[in-house]
Amino acid sequence: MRLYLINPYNPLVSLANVKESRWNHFRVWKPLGLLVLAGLTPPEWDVTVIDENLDRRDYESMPKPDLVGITAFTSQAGRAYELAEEFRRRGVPVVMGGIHATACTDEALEHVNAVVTGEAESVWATVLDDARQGRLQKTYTGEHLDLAEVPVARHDLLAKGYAFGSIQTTRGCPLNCSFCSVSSFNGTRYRHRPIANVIEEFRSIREKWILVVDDNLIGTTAAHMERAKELFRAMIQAGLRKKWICQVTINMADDDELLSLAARAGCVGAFIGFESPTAEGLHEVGKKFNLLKGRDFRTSVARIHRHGILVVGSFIIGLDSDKPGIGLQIAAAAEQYGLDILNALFLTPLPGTRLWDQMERQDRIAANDFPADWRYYTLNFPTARYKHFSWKQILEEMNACDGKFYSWRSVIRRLAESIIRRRHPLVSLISSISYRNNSRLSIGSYDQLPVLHSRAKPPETTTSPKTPIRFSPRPEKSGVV
Ligand code: B12
Ligand code: SF4
Repeated sequence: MRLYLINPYNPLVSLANVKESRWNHFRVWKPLGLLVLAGLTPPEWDVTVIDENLDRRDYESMPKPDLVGITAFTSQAGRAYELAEEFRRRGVPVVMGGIHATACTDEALEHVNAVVTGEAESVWATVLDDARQGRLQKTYTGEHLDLAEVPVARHDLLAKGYAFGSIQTTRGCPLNCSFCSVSSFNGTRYRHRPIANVIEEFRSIREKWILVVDDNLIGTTAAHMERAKELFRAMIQAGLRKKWICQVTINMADDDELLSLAARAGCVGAFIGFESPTAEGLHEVGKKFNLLKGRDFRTSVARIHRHGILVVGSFIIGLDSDKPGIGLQIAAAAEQYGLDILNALFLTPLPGTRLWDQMERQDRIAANDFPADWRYYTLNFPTARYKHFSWKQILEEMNACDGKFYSWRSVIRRLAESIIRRRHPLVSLISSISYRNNSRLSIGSYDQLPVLHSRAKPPETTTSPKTPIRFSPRPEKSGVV
């Protein structure tokens, strides 16, 4: 039995872009979900994993598979459906899973034979069995299992050519921020894989540089942080010699032992969601966690820096509490906190989030010709109607923000500091140039949105948007902070 697992072409990263600029090489990341799925697949299936962002294929010339599995972030949905229709025309059944198919199951079912919602571990064997017997059900509901059930991902199945390998050690996030899909998809309970499995998987990854994809590698409680320390100790003991970057919350700064172990285990950079430079903004997105203990972000970032770990900070532009000037305000905050890299994104109502529900209720979802408009849901385009900004204004805010933080003068100043402090100067420089280049690419692409631009009117002058699809109910809704 032959199975193709496909990560569809993504408008944000692509082979074409990689060829256009070598900095884009750092934007193509492994579709880890498909590698986990391959790990769950019994040996009688011959599995091929295809990542269209690195490797476009001529499917007609390939052997006909017995089943195709497609994953998709929301921005990839259009291409996912195109692929599904292509294979179904050839008589091949198609099953779709991942974050978009889970949030928009009814929409996906218009294009594929079956949808797996949520995590696949509890249902994938049944899906394969049903496919073999020609009796695929329309939907399969994945549960939040104990993570001992997560197999070692099949890293051997993807070609070389990625800058980073990837691995997952925990799932779930208790914080449930309004704009984020993680708590509704993976649950609010923090679950972690057995440390021995994680070490075994680290060893099977060929790349020296690794993205630890956990939404929060260290968690939010003392027990979570203890487990993180145990993992770092095991990594040190195993002598892995990998360099890795991770996502964490700012509480990483509060524990010197944790920081020291992380650095010794190979941590080079930490991606932290600061989200907003204002208290109103943090309340608005539900990230009150960042306000706890009257935290001084500059001191926290300095503590992380002391261990040679770079800090990437993410901020959102377009909150209802944001006023004109927010772009420069964010750039100034990022400089004041001492961040090495700034990742500013537009407030985007992703399906399945509390923000989506709110904006839909308020008729504020402007890019709403689905599925075509899903390609704009990369967080790099304005897709909603913003309270204090027209689209022209919000694009100007973004340009002002990136223009200030990524001016050559600022990049060189940060580079000089990372050389003096011996904080991975080369990584700092490559990341800065890559982000600088990305923001210039984004600015260039704004002009390609004439249709969307015509919808970019302030709320009071717009007509009601159409909402042609029904979304699946979300399993968990309540905030926990
Ligand atoms: C790693 C990661 C990235 C990486 C790598 C992405 C990649 N190529 O996989 C990077 C940093 C590049 C990235 C970028 C972005 N990301 Co991201 N990312 C993640 C993150 C943290 C982990 C994904 C992961 O690897 N999980 C581990 C694997 C094992 O889990 P999984 O993919 O969910 O797969 C399981 C199931 O979903 C299922 N499954 C998945 N596919 C399939 C297919 C079939 C057939 C079946 C049966 C089952 C199945 O089975 C798997 C095992 O249970 C998630 C958050 C999260 N927890 O999921 C956000 C997340 C996926 N990202 C998100 C976003 C918004 C983005 C960006 C648009 C943001 C930005 N502009 O920076 C970009 C755009 C990327 C793009 N390609 O469009 C959103 C997506 C929401 C949405 N509706 O699309 C998420 C959910 C986070 C959030 N804040 O809500 N991301
Ligand atoms: S802290 Fe917020 S943004 Fe980060 S994963 Fe958890 S819910 Fe999502």
